[in-house]
Order: sequence, then C-alpha cells, then structure tokens
Amino acid sequence: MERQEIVLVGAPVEEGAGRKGCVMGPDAYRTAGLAVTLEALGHAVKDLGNLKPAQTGNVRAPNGTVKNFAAYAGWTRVLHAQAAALGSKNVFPIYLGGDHSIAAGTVSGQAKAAAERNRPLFVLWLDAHSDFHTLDSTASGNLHGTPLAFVAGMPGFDGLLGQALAHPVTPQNIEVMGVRSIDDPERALLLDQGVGVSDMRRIDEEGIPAILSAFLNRVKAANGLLHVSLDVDFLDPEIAPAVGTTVPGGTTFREAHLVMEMLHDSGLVSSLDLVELNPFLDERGKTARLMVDLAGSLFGRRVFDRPTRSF
Ligand code: NNH
Ligand code: MN
Ligand code: MN
Ligand code: MN
Repeated sequence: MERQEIVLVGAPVEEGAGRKGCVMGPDAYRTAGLAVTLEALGHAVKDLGNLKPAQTGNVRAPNGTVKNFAAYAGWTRVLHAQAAALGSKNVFPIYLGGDHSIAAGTVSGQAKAAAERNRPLFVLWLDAHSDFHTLDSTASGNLHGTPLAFVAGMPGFDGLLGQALAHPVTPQNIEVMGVRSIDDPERALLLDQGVGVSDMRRIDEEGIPAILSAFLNRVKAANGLLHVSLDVDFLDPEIAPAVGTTVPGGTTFREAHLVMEMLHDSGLVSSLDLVELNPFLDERGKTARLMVDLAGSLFGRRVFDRPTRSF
C-alpha cells in the first residue's frame, strides 16, 4: 500500500450500548498509540479530535422499547455529514467509537460519498452479532443492535436523519463475518435480504482465506469501495475482554490479523470503524492495544516486505 493520509475521527458514543464505558474508547486508542503505530508504517495521520452530536430538538423515539433514540439521531447526523465529506476527499478515515451505533452515520456517509463517485460501497462487518434489528424488531432496545439494518435501507429509520436514506448499501454487498449470536428477527431479515453471513462455524470449516478472498474478488470485480466495521467482540473474549457483550468462541489472534493482512494486500479498503471498545472493562489496556495492532496489520505491517519461500 502506498502512503495514506489517515484521518482519525473520535465518536465517544455509549448511548447505543447496554452499559456505560464506550465513551472512553477514542481516548483509549490514542493512549494505546494508534497514531504513532500508523505513522511508523509510513502513513500521515491527522487526528480531528472528538465530535459532538448534532442537536435534535423534536426527534421522538418510534416506540417505547428503543433507548436513547434522540442521541442516536444526533450522532448519526453529525457522523453521516462528516463521513460524506471525508469520503469525497483522498483520505482514509478511521472512526474511533464509541459503540457500534456510530456505524449508522459512518457507513451511510461513506455510502453517499461512494455513490457520488459512481462506486458501489461494500461493507465487511466483523462482529459476534449481525446488528440487523429494525427499530420494531429489537427486543433489548439497545440501538447498537440496529445500524447495519439502517445502512442497508430497511424501513422505519427515517427519524434518524429526518428523511429517507438516499444512498443505502445494497444488502448483497454486505458480508457479516464472525457471528455467533443472531436474534430470530435478524436471521429472517438477513436471509430475506441476501446479506452474506459467515458465522464462526463456516470460519472453522472453510477458513478465513477462502471466505474473505471470495468476497474481496466481488468487491474488485465491481470496482467497489470497501468499508470495514470492526466490533471488538469479533475477537474471542480471552484475547479481547474489553467489550460489554462478550460471546465465547470468537476469532483468534491469528485469524483476526489474517483478515487485516488480506484486507491490506487487497488495496480495496477505504474506511474503517473501530467500535465497542469499553476501556472500563479492559485488562491493563490489552484489548485497546490489540485493536491498535490489528489496525497496524490493515495498514501494512508484515514480517517480510517481499515474498518469502520455504524449502
Ligand atoms: N442482538 C443483540 C441486541 O440487539 C446484541 C447486540 N449487541 C452487540 N452488537 N454488541 O454488536 O441487543
Ligand atoms: Mn456490533
Ligand atoms: Mn446523492
Ligand atoms: Mn457485537
């Protein structure tokens, strides 16, 4: 990968998660050395600091189950505008969450910018969960369980931006990888919409390379841009405890790095979310450091800078 102009955007959001702490996420990535790690790989890094949510005077929750809907709308609006602006420039944005609800704004904004460049946006959603609830189907009311349905254009979300989503991501251009917890209404909707899902069993049986290269080939053939949304709980809780929704049986250290290394080599990734880090639950910063390390692999860290042979 040639030298990239990387822009860091802090989104200290915790209202979408069921427990507090993700508000500290952006600063934990800074403390863990995200910028210096990327600079050491030869990239330029600019940190825009942390955003604040847009004011949403008269936004009302669509039902009594969803929690903190006005905050979700305020963050989605500011992040959508920021991502649409950054997506039209020759920079690589990294959105520092914050819980996964930030992706409603980041992905929809990147999709708008991609549409304006006549490029389809593909999304790789690395997560223990599929986050494909609508505002009607969520039982927990935790809005971090809904952003992927919003960006895929599912109905009922118009209150978020105050208007219908003009540039949804085509559901068939989404791959959800690493899942091991899907609620029944999500499962039905994912199947109905043709979203690609590689659950942990499929990863066990087929391995990361086969699954990921098939997806990347599709992105390349379509001349697409690729947004990667990395939820901490994609990783096994043994190596990444700092998340409020741990699910056993996640990806290993090497599986996760291999995903990032393959993504780097593809040259197709154009934006990234790092989400759900809850530093309050971390063990001496190990999860924050792992997330930074994974970003390092995405931006070109490798053992050899040229092919090796074994004999
Ligand atoms: N599906 C569950 C819900 O909607 C869990 C979502 N939690 C996540 N998603 N951490 O990544 O409440
Ligand atoms: Mn998630
Ligand atoms: Mn447009
Ligand atoms: Mn998750």
